[in-house]
Amino acid sequence: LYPDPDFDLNKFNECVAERRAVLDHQNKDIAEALDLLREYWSLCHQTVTDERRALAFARAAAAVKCLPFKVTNPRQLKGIKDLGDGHALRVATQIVESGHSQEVEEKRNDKKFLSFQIFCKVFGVGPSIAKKWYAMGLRTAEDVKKRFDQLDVSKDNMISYGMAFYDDLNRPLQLVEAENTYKHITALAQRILPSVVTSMIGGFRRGKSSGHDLDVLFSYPEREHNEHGLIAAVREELDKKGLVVWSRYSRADGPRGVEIDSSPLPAGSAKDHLLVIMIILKYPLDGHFDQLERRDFSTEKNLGLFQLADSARPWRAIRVDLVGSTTAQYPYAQIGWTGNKQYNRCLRQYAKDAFNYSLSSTGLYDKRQHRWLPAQTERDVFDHLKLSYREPWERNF
Ligand code: TTP
Ligand code: MN
Ligand code: MN
Ligand code: MN
Repeated sequence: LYPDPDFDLNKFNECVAERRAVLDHQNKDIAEALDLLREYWSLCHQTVTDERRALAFARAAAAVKCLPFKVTNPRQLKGIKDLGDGHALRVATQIVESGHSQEVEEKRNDKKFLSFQIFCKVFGVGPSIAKKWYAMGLRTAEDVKKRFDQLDVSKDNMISYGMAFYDDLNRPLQLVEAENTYKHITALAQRILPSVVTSMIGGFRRGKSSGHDLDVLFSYPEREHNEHGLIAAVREELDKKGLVVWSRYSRADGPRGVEIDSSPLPAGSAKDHLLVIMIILKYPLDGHFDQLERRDFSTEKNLGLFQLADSARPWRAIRVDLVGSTTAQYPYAQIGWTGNKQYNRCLRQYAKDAFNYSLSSTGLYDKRQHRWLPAQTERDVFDHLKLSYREPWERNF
């Protein structure tokens, strides 16, 4: 039945966290169809059942990406736990049999879905705002722009910037742009704290050649970071060079109630290892940060936000996430912020089901013994979970 004689369905079903999925997997058509339905239900959901549907399609798509062979016969899909025996299996079967699924094409071209996709591509906008905009009769990004001043989000700083720089922020960030920015930020951080350890995380670490943002993780000993407030200091340095368009502090793995726009760290919150700083940064169109830094940005200051976005400028806006972690948290932050999201879901569920552990980007907590499990490397984390190590590029669920 399977072209790969070593493929063992029972083993495949037994432990989802043991699977691997590379970007260049063998079942792109099926995965694309299932991912579209996932996106449809996660953007357009009305009920809790719809949200569960989105998760079920995410699991089904991940399973297909993990198959070590190209599915050529629908019987090869039978019995795969995460495909179930209903909706997802039906769609996958249609794709294998005819390369086409009527349902997927209808959803792909669904007018409401298309508007929701456009709205959710605005930085700061999710399904609930998209729903409101749609109900108000808005359909396109142009509609939003025209009526932006009347929208109740027009005072939301993040969404205003998201709208103004809509085109820039939706143009994929290329690996070379990400690398240049990463090098620039790392050099800055090392000047502030020479012992800092940094890594490029997120999609680029998983091997993607483009992405929607650059994710940078910083690690420092707890004592030193308390002295320096490192990622806040890095943000300050970038700002002094005139490179920051917008930024916001936000908690990782916690409530979002502490967001502060473009302001210094609140007094007393020295523990910025819990923090993420979301930034919109200027990326020099000629690739030379140093020349951009020397420029006088005073004329930009006199332009309105939308005017600035429309004007000819020697830079494009890009999204950067700075994530802070202490040395003790570092491997956990690496895993959590490398993702992808579905891989994280699966690891966390497995940790809970198999050991009653709670896994997050800040650590692994044993709820029976009431203790945190120490780790120095990502491999230690996999060892704690009694899982084979998976390279970042094998985590593309
Ligand atoms: P993202 O930057 O949102 O996604 P990505 O880097 O995987 O993909 P893209 O190329 O589109 O940028 O997040 C990076 C990883 O961090 C993501 O794979 C999972 C994790 N993550 C969380 O754990 N919690 C969060 O709130 C977010 C936003 C991401
Ligand atoms: Mn990313
Ligand atoms: Mn990110
Ligand atoms: Mn010091």
